[in-house]
Amino acid sequence: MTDQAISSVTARRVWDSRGRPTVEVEVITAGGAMGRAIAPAGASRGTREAVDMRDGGTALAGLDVKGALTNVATLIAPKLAGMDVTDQAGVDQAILSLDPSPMKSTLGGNATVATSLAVMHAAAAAKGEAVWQHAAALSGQTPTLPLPEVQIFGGGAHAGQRVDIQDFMVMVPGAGSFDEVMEVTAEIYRAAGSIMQQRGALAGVADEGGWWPVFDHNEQALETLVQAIELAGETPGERVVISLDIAASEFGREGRYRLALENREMGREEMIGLLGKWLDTYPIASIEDPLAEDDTEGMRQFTQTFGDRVQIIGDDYLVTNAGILDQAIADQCCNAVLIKVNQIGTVTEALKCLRRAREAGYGTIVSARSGETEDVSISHMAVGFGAGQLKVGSFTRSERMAKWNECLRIADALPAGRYVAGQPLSQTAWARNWKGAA
Ligand code: 2PG
Ligand code: MG
Repeated sequence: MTDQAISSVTARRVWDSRGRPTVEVEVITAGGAMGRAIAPAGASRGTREAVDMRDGGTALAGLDVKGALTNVATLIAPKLAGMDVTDQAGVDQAILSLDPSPMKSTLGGNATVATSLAVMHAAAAAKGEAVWQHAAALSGQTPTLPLPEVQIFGGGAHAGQRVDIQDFMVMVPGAGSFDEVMEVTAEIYRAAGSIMQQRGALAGVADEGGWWPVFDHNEQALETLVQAIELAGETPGERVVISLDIAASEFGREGRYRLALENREMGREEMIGLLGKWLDTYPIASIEDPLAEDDTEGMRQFTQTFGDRVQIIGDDYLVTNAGILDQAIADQCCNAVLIKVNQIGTVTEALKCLRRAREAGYGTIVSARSGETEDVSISHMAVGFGAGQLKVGSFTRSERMAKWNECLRIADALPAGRYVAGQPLSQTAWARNWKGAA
């Protein structure tokens, strides 16, 4: 057995940011290198994404993960024993051979993703490298710091459907460094809080740490976000732009969209018209899941109409699945893809989707889930995969800040010049809603 051979794979139950059970896996090599990773969990999930194995029943609201832990111990661990930990593709293939189901329902996506990520960490440790360095070796990309997308107001499934739209975020493509992005974002977050307080509308935070959305209608959140950007001393559309995750699958089906907050039901065309009005009125440079996952026609129309001026991200629509992305490329839907490793279940499959996106000229955004932990794998993947953008949630709560702070550490370790202000947006034809774009 060489030093890089996997000698043990063990799983334990740990707890996520919503206080729900989740799967942590530790991988140890014969040489004593160790890697550890924790499965995150979504709330607004695509219907075609990998499924977590949950035990059901009444305890812990049916969300316990004992079955997934057993699968790691009895199925995955013996299969991976002796394999070269640096052979991520080989390891992931071995995991897939145990679970050929389309949505990882045999082993559980929570079991597969925690194992696959732990292998990536253990391989880096075995090579004496940082995880982002090893991730760059896997992807063949030049490690680059990502442009953050940071949530200021939560909504949708992350805020008890208090408003219909899920994420009201900012990006700072005009900043000169990652550190500067953090500083500008901190000021905007604070300004948004003080505006809510003045209005008597400060009511805590949503699942990802964004301010709780006490608004009379959805657009009021956008108006308030613009005010917050201004109160922070910025001109909206210059250094700072707005990014939205509509998460339309949460309130749209079969071409009909219902905004509960406004008691308004719309057809596809009206929904596209409403979003178009927002794109005309606010400096929105990026919009995610503008139409529902079952609305290919709507997504095509939206992309055709607005795809040359704004980044259109498929999340629930694409579920980090290279096959589904291929279909979307053929359908001319979206121009960017959200990369969530647990949507597909293994590092290798996520990387495949990211590569496919890059080949097609689509943008790539590595993303956290709404249920997160101290695990910082995605910071390393965003850098090592050269994804260009990173979405983590807000600017509070340590499961979010851990990821931003890890990027600051990586920034110090990277050679100078690996953060190019606004590059992910300005190098593309889309996102012309940002004044700084070429
Ligand atoms: C999303 C994510 C993160 P969830 O929709 O992009 O904001 O949410 O993890 O609940 O799917
Ligand atoms: Mg989303």
